[in-house]
Amino acid sequence: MTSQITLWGRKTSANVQKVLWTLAELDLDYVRVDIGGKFGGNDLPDYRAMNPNGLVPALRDGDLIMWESNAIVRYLAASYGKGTLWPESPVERALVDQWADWSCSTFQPAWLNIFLNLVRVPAEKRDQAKVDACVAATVKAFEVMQTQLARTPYLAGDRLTYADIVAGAGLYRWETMEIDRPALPHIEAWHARLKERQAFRDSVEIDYSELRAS
Ligand SMILES: N[C@@H](CCC(=O)N[C@@H](CS)C(=O)NCC(=O)O)C(=O)O
Repeated sequence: MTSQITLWGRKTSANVQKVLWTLAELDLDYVRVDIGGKFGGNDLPDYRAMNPNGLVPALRDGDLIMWESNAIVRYLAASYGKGTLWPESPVERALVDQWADWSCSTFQPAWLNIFLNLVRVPAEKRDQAKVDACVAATVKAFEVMQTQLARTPYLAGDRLTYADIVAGAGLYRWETMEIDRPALPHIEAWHARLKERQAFRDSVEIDYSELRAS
């Protein structure tokens, strides 16, 4: 166990939630500093020296300071989750990386753009055509996940890996946004499985009403 980990980022950020969920799954001690959103601070020079994007999360572990949520999750899994979140066999890990990278390039941009338009943008500025297109793109991505989840309980096989974390961090927002959702039985079963984990419930199933544009 390490006691040197510091995480910067507000708990309402889905990208921070991936890291919180990973830290909890790995039972790691850490300190979290509220940065971003209503807390601000992410534009200050000291923070930008750690994350030049001025975004959350950022993580320090010993001498390492890093940013980019999926890379942070991958680092924590590789360092502290060998054989669990991080399969050691390159063949097994290839599929974990495949799902994690696909989540970053295809799944997250789709659902995130719904969230930004429905929650972060005031109603009068909402781009409904974009919302509709992003709902369609998200459903298409879910259908890809369903082909796998019909065969295995988790994205890369029989147990939870870091791929489930980076993708599963979007499920609460998807389930709670004001949109028409088609039935996606294997996604719902996967979500129910994740909800059995305290680390998921504590990190991801978090009220985001403070993020709503007024
Ligand atoms: N690709 C980056 C995106 C980071 C990002 O967009 N973070 C958002 C929150 S989810 C942010 O910092 N927003 C500004 C703020 O919270 O003040 C990552 O995955 O870490």
